[in-house]
Amino acid sequence: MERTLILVKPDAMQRGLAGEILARFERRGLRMVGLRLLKVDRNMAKRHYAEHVGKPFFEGLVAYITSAPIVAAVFEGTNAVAAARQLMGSTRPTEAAPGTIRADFGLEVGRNLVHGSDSVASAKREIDIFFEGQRLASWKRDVDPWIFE
Ligand code: DAT
Ligand code: MG
Repeated sequence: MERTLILVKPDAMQRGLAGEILARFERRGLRMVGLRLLKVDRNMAKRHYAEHVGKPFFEGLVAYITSAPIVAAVFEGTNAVAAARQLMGSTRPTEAAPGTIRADFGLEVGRNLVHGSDSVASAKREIDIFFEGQRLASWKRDVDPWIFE
């Protein structure tokens, strides 16, 4: 079973889309094992977006991600990383496939509503940042045999 870190970003929070966005991952069959509401500070933003430090859009990215509370969630399931990225759509909302979160709700790359880990290794690193020292839920749902073979 893979795990992935999902963030409902500040624009989605301001627009009241947290429930809608989390619901899409739930409906896909992914199992929620972690959930937090928090405000990201500059340090945390730099850790999370370490690969983008120094890029021209970095300061704007930090200002955006620290501008309002976010929801951080961990979802678990078969191929959770790829499944979540597929639900989110491409980084640029106008290049994302219709039916994805970014295409359905967004227009601009700097307001793309949602984050999802891009690999299993990134997921582990990012879960450690957002759920540091916290135990994730370990549980099975009655429906799991109808989702996981
Ligand atoms: P993703 O969020 O799809 O994993 P990423 O890791 O390449 O994309 O970039 C992280 C975030 O940074 C992305 O969600 C939006 C922002 N970003 C990326 N490239 C950008 C660009 N060229 N201009 C402005 N913002 C950008
Ligand atoms: Mg990324």
